[in-house]
Amino acid sequence: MIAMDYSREVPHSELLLVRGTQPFNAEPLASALVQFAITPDDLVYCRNHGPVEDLDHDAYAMAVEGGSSGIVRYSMADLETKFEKYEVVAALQCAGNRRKEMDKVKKVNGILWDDGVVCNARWGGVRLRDVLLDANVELEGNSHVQFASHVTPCEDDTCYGSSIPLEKAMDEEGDVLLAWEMNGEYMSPDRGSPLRLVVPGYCGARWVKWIDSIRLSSDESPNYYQARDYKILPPEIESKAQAASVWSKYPSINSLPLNSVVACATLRKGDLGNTLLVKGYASQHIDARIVAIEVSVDDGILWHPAHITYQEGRWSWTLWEVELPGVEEHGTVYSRAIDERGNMQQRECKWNLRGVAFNPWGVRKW
Ligand SMILES: Nc1nc2c(c(=O)[nH]1)N[C@H]1C(S)=C(S)[C@@H](COP(=O)(O)O)O[C@H]1N2
Ligand SMILES: [Mo]
Repeated sequence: MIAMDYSREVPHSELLLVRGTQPFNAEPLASALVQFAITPDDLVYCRNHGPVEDLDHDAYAMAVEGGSSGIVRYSMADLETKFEKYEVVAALQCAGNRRKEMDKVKKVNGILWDDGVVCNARWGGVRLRDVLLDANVELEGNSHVQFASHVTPCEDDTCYGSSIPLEKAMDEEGDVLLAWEMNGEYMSPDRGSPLRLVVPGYCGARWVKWIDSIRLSSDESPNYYQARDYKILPPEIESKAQAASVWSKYPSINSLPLNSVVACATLRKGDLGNTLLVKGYASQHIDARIVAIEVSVDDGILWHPAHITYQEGRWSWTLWEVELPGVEEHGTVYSRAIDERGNMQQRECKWNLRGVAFNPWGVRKW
């Protein structure tokens, strides 16, 4: 554990439910989230492993290693003026979304997040690919791009770090960005200003905030958050002690599984019977577009199609809603998502010690 200084912590949105203050961790209600296709900044969850500071945009620099030109440094002005700017709409989701539900199955390790650690935003910046090419990085013999943020300390390692396959970074359709904008404005300190990595289709843990170093490697990042956390351990690993020796055997999570959540179920009573308005979100696995959402009020016997009310580009979340006539005064509604590859969200999901990637049917009582 590294001693951490929270004396420069910035003020945070007051619309969030606070799950911890040092580091600051907070999430909105899912019912508030689904009111917006593009999430406003003050409704975006905050997931931190250390303090959040307001860093000086003009003094900020990022270094790229691993090229014939040695270390190449880029100021924010370099990034903002030398490269073509891109915008991409992409959902950002923490691997711990819905952990609270998994904890009810059996105790897990981690912050008991409900179903609000997700958002959907328009990110603006430059393509990582363009910067790597500009820095003349050595593509031969390397298979991963490692990222780190040294500017603020964090709980479990000397810096926060992650990595992604080089293939994803270099893919013109991969849309990996070094971003300084969210929803058309300079990003807030909470989002990782001046610069954060945006990895569409990958879990939030890879989206390094306050990113200041990039290097190519033949290996994944050895950083704690890549190598020893954010992994789906098998159910027989039931304690931290058991987990300690096996982390390296299991793959890091890149993309989260197909998921859907019932954000609200509102009953309207009428002379001709009750109607239930059900709204929710769904998130895809990598880039497999969600083609249908179904809901059931009879424990999964009959499924009714919901309307998809929002999808944008290849990486956004999906919003959906449906009105169900003739329902009882109280009940339970389930949701399941189906993607273009024919994958369907299942009723159950295996327990894992870190409570990550939980994706059984969405559920809400009314
Ligand atoms: N430097 C740094 N980057 C980080 C983190 C962090 O603690 N430090 N948390 C990661 C995790 S686990 C998630 S889910 C997202 C959260 O981003 P947000 O706080 O903007 O919602 O940022 C990722 N990037
Ligand atoms: Mo996360």
